[in-house]
Order: sequence, then C-alpha cells, then structure tokens
Amino acid sequence: MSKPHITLYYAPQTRATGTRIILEELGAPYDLHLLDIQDEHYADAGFREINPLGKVPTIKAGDTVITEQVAITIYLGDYFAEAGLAPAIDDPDRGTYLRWLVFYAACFEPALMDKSTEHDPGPSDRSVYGTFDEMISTLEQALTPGPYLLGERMTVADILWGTALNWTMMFGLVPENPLFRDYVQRITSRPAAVRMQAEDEKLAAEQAAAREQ
Ligand SMILES: N[C@@H](CCC(=O)N[C@@H](CS)C(=O)NCC(=O)O)C(=O)O
Repeated sequence: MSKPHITLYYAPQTRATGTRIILEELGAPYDLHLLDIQDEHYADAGFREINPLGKVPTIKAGDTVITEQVAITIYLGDYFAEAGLAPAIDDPDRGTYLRWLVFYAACFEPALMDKSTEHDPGPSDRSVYGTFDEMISTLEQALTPGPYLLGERMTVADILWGTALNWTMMFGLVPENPLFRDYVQRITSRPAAVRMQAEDEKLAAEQAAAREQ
C-alpha cells in the first residue's frame, strides 16, 4: 500500500518545529504549509476548518487530519517504521515508549502551563501530574541512565522531548540540570535539528519582514 501524502501545517519556532525535525529524521516526504501565527488573520484562509483550535503542528495524511504533537509523533513513527525510530506494537519497548509520549501531553505540558500562569493545581493527589517537582523528578528518572528514554535506543519520542526541553529550559520553565542539558544537546546537535533550526530562523525573519510591509 502506498503511503499517504503528508502536509505539515507549520509555523517556525513553535511546537511544530519538533514535528518537522521528526519528519526529517524519518526521511519522510512532506509538503510544508506555512502559517504566520503572529498575524491575527493567519487562520482565516480555512485553517480552522482543518483544526478548529487553529494550532500547529497539524498534519494531513492523505485526507486524514491529525492534530496534537503526540498523536502526530506516534502516527509518523509507525508510518515510517523503516526508519527504525518507533518500537513496533509487539516490541517489548512499546509500552515504555507510549508511556513517555503520553506523559508529555498528559503531565508535562499541563504542569508547565500551570507553572507559567501561576495556576495552583491543588493538592498532589488531585492534580493529574502530582506536583511540578514530582513531574520533573519522574522525567529525570525516565532519562536515567539514558542516553535516551529507551536506554541506548533513540526514538521519535526523544526528538519530541529533546526539542521541548530545549525551549522550555530556554524560557526558564524547566529547571536546567546536567541531565536535561546533555539530553537536549544530544538531540539538538543532530543534523536534522541543526538544519531545521537554521531554516526556522530564516522563515521567522521572512515572516517578520512580510508583517512590516
Ligand atoms: N495541544 C497542542 C498544542 C499546540 C500549540 O499550542 N501550538 C501553538 C504553537 S507552539 C499554536 O499553534 N498557537 C497558535 C494559536 O493558538 O494562536 C499540541 O500538543 O499539538
């Protein structure tokens, strides 16, 4: 069966950057649909018909719309399985892989958003992620001994986590420590991430210049 054509709805220097790095690491062919999310009208041209939240990353795989970084990551890792960056469904590592991917959306992001908006999640036993510190120390344990979430085996989950820890440490939301710093370095120094970082800087500058016209 031929693979569906992938279109990535994209804005530079956003959560979509991690998804684009994943596509590059997988060697997957894709088209880029560029959006300037700093332009208040960016979703006017029909993007909300595709994703009612107007958020990136969003992908279209053939006629199927997939939103949410984690869903997209799982989908792409499986669809481009020949790249060897996702444990198959019957692989003993599959459960751990899914665990840390879902932890990203279900615990890490809510904890960060609460922290950045100074929202009190309530007592640990009522909060979906426990406390912020418990969430961080759980992540530290997941990355110990490393070098990746599955030990010696790197997967698309590491690309998601490595790029996310990079921007969240940069914004001071996640405490810097040698474990996270080395992990981020391991992911962001890979050729795909270096290329996309440079490309993002160029795209962001072009969008800023176009906004000023
Ligand atoms: N839950 C979404 C969050 C995506 C998200 O927040 N994307 C931001 C960019 S980093 C966005 O599209 N913001 C544009 C807006 O809401 O106007 C996911 O995990 O994919």
